[in-house]
Amino acid sequence: KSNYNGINGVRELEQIYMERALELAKKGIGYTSPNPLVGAVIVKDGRIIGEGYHEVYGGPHAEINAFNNANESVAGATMYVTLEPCSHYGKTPPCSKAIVEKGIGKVVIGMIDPNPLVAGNGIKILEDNHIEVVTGVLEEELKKLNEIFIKYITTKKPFCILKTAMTLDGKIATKTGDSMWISNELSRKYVHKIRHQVSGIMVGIGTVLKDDPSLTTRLEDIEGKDPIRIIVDTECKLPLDSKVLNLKSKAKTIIATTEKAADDNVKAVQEKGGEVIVTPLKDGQVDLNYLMDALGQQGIDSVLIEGGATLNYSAVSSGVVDKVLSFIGPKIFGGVDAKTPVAGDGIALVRDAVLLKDICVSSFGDDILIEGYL
Ligand code: AOF
Ligand code: ZN
Repeated sequence: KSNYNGINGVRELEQIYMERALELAKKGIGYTSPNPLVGAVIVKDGRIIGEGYHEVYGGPHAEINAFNNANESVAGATMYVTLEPCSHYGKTPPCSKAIVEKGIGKVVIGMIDPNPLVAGNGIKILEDNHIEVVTGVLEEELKKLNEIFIKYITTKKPFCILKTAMTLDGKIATKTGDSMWISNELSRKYVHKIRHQVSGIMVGIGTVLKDDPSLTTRLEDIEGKDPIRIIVDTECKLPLDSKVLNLKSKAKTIIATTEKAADDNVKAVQEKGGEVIVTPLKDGQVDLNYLMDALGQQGIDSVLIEGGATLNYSAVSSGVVDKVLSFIGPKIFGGVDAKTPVAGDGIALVRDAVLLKDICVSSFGDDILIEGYL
């Protein structure tokens, strides 16, 4: 629900300040999970007098940082904030109360807080205290920015992104299994940015056996945060010398397995520091819905699935995937036996296809990226 219907000039100005708040919010990417990305700008007499954003999980909220950075009295000023100010006593006292106490005259809000603890209560506190409230400015962009937070706070399940990279003829490797590289350097850099954003990265045991990936984040400009590595491994056959068990990272490695695993194998990976989650069997494999619930309970708000084809099919067909990123490199491999991004059993009829919506197409050099939601 939005009461946003500002007229011409006012509307444009509100959007400009909210764009600044959005820009600030983005600075928190990678560090606020499972909390939202939030930015705030305080404006008085047509000048920005304070700015802030939510910098780190557990730290002060954006609004408070904006107050602390203000270089003059904020009484009577307007605050632009990307997310409805909170109304609850969490790690910090409620921001809406602070806004009232500081004498802010008007609050322009991007989106309502989907957190059931807040969800409109912050606005109510402001309005009850005679502060003018406008909502819904840049709402669509802000909902996209916080798509992980929205899913996680309302379902306690991680927002799941399936990433694939294939050739123009739909292959993820040649017939001999050679796959480095399908997508170009720009595309791969972008994927590392996403690794920095998400809490977990998931691959199947087949990918570990074939590629021995490190699953860490490698960025040039910033250090980057490693996601928790999650290996889906029905029989717990993860080699003890694999990089995911040996390569140093602040993030732990979780092995998701089933009753099919030999006790000795489970013990061995645990001794190497791996954390084991045993799920019920689903079609003879790890139950991904159960696994996602278990990950959500650990505070993991987002998971990037990076294959291979068997895990990708299980993920798509079990309904855990929220978003797909499909990179296409302009190369042709051919080969009946060359693998494709999604294998498994497959469906019989076109009408049963998994459909994507809200498609967005972009390019990275000569590569194409197709994004869509399930
Ligand atoms: C943030 N940063 O800038 C705003 C948030 O864990 P707590 O106690 O810090 O509270 C987190 C909740 O506060 C979060 O789920 C959201 O509903 C609200 N607003 N949170 O982490 C912020 N404005
Ligand atoms: Zn707050």
